[in-house]
Amino acid sequence: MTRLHTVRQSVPAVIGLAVQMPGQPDAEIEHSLTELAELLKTLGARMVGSLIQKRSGPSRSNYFGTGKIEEVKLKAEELGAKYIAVDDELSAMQIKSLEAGTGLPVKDRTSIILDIFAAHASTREGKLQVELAMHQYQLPRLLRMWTHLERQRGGIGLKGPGETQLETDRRILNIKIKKLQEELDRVSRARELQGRKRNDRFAPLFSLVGYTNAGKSTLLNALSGSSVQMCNGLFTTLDPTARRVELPEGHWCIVSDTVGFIRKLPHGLVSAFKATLECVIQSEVMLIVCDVSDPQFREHLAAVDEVLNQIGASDHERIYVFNKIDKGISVSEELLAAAYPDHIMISAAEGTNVDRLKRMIEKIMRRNRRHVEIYLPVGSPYVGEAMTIGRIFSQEWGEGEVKIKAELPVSFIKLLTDNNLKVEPMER
Ligand SMILES: Nc1nc2c(ncn2[C@@H]2O[C@H](COP(=O)(O)OP(=O)(O)OP(=O)(O)O)[C@@H](O)[C@H]2O)c(=O)[nH]1
Ligand SMILES: [Mg+2]
Repeated sequence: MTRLHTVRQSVPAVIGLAVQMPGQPDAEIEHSLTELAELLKTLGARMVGSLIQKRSGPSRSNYFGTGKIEEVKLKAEELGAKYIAVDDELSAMQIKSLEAGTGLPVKDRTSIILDIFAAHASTREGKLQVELAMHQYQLPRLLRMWTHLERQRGGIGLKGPGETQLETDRRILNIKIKKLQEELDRVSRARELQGRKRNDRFAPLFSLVGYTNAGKSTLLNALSGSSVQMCNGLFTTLDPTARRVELPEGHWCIVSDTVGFIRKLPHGLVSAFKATLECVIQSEVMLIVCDVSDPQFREHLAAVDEVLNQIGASDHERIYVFNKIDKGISVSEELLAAAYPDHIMISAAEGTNVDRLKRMIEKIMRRNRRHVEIYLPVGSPYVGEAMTIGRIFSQEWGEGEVKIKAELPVSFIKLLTDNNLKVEPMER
């Protein structure tokens, strides 16, 4: 008889720690710990308990006060925790003394996020970005890591004259970082060039931006009728995905999905992901997707703003797309309308108001486009480009010249006039 064995994978139990600073509401700290539990779940671990200490700030040497560390140790033993997760970014010293005090490995929020990114990165560029951010995270923490590096090194990276072990390690890591940066630049440039080749230099681009799990990929699928991976976990999408979206009045545009943001997103990750976030800056308008059924949505929007500041997109035009209204909204719509005049309420999962959003996009596109008659030499590369990106009303092929009546992006019209090509307002 054949027996089927169910192999139960052991899910490591973890204790979460957070410091609550004066004036910080209980709800905020609890939500942040719930989010830490979600992050751990995405990594395949389970947060079985948590401890919060009220302090003016994390202790520089131990994170928690020494007395409280004893409590952490007892609780970890009681709950069978395999490691400790701290809801902040820690220094090498804090990690070392927490590990010594509790006898358990310690991971901070940054390294947990980095691990998730590492597990989800699928393209060469994504992998390089994560690797770069991980090395940048390690650099100031080398004190703790050097024995590990020593083992890895083998024959290379010989100590320079008068260098301490730490200096040697730092030098090696700095060289690796520089190499990764160079390679990343190369890969990102190649992607950009490929994009250009696809003739979408002037294609109308809209970007989906927002907190992780807000429903960006679900919305991209609803808009384009395609199937981008979506999942109820954090950071499902790491690599920029773009889809063509057909609009009700005959226009089309490209909508790009981007990596989700989160509170305390490691700074190194934001800078490493700058190239893939370029599409946000290049887009006509950012569609800020927000799960408005989540009572924490304002904090999520604040975290999104923070990242947008870091990538220099804070002044970019935006529409707030309040998603998941099928789950109910946590504030009144009047309040939302007052605070966010350019907004729309949708359910990406159920398709509610997705057509309205398309019409909003089309309205913006019309604003940035003109009806013109252009005269191009036959064989000019601009003919093909105009056909691809414009809404064409008519074309007349004459001797050596083609006259096209079309609706074209202002940026494309400028390119034509800069090249002394004839452009006239369209007679209707
Ligand atoms: N009830 C409800 N669930 C939704 C809606 N939109 C998305 N979801 C769910 O929310 C979860 C996250 O959706 P995704 O589209 O993967 O979110 P995302 O913003 O792309 O997330 P990341 O790529 O991880 O940043 C999935 O389980 C979706 O099914 C909605 O309108 N209503
Ligand atoms: Mg996604």
